[in-house]
Amino acid sequence: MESKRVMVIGLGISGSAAATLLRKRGARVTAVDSADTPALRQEAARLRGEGTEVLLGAMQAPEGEFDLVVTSPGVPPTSPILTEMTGRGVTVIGEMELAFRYSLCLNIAITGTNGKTTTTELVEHALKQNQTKTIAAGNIGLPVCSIVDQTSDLDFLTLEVSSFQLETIQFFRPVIAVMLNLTPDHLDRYANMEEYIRAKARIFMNQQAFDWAIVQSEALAKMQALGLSIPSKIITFSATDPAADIYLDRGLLISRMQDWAGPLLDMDHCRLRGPHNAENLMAALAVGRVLRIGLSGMVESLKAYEPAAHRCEVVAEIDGVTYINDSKATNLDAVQKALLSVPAAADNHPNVWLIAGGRDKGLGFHEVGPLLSRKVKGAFLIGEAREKLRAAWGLFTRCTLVDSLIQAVEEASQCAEPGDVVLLSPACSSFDQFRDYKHRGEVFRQAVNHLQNFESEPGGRTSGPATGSGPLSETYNTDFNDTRASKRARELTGARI
Ligand code: UMA
Repeated sequence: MESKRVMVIGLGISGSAAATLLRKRGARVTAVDSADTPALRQEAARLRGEGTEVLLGAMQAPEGEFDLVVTSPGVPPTSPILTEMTGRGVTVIGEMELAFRYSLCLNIAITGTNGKTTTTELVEHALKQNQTKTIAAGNIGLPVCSIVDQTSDLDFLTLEVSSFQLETIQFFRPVIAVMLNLTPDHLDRYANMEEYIRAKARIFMNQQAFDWAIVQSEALAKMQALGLSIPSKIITFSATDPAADIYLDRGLLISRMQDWAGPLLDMDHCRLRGPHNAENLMAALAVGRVLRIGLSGMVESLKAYEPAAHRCEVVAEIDGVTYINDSKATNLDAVQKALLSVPAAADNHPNVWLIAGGRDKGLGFHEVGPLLSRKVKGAFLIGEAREKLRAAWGLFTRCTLVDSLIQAVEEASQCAEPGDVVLLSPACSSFDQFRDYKHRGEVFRQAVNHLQNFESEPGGRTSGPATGSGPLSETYNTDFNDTRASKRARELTGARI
């Protein structure tokens, strides 16, 4: 990179880390971002201090010759600057590809529509517990460029990899690549499922015959239907296909692989629940197998793994009602999994008050209808997608449009009876109202905590339907155009609601 002129597009955490790495390696860096916010100005000042030229609010590519463009995952290939630079014939790579070129250890990469973060954490945890040095990075929230300097001390990088990051790889080659599942997501960026699957399947594209692919059977079938092949050695797993190399039978994860046949793990001994988590555990066990980590060591570490926040996380039980934060569920498949993992009511009647909505990612929402009829007593819908959700779900469950997450929690709590579950599982991204899914999950947690505190106050909460009366409603006025309520919401969330 010495003296090469490089343009970095996007100044979120990936672009900033890429610009810093490039400067350290002697490149002349120009960083551009289409937005211009106080946070970006602060970041720009930091980067300028390192010698990077920064252009905020940039709608066009800067003049001059560039040797390379490094782009951020959130910048779509249709972005005007990116198309202009491609048109000028400049090579475009992503932040993850740049990091790969400078990394000094092997890569384990994990992708799939859902379960990426959990599986990445499982693998990181199991490797560390078994004397293997690794760091979890990538889409999980730690840009790979920011830890390149640490890779000389690592055995492996454990990377959560998104389809966006895979679009812009060139030589990126994980020695173990995991494909967890392929269900509709990000259809606001991809024209159709085929395009999305093709982007995801790029995780295997540079693998060699001696590398490993750990693939869900159903995802493998979807890839094969598109004529996509895998060049490396394949281990299949599935919670529903009994012919997979690793499969689920009455709560047991079982292997039929040569030299490794027999029961691996009893789900009852783990803190993770549901068939989707069985698959995440299968993938982690298969990584351990490939790395020749002893089964008992793997099993002990996986049993000790605590589920992370915002994924079907029980945040409270108040008056017999369980509140579950599944803010990470940003597509329909994840919502289905969350609903299936909620224990049924004693009489098997619907017992879930579902809070959903946010920014639509171009997904269809109808498919979940029959499951809603079986499990959901009512849905409180928020955000930009609320009308679209009501149109899709109205036939299957009672839908109520509300103005905010806080209002949704309040109204759901008023409706819920002992044995019910209030589940935040949005089926949408959070960016219309929140910084990210974690922020959304924290707002849910705070709203639930507030209910809890209120319960313990003398006098408590008036029971009955959501009438807009009672101290809780006074604090969280349901009309968010109301100045007092908006102020209170801002105090609670520290952000835009
Ligand atoms: N921007 C432009 N031009 C554009 C679009 C965006 O300049 O056309 C600018 C924005 O103004 C903003 C910056 O680009 O300042 C944001 O870049 P980014 O969206 O790539 O965000 P980062 O902060 O760099 O975070 C990215 C990932 N974000 C996305 O893929 C959208 C993070 O994944 C990831 O954790 C991080 O890199 C570190 O690797 C988040 C995510 O939502 C969690 N991922 C998607 C998902 O999991 O579904 C794929």
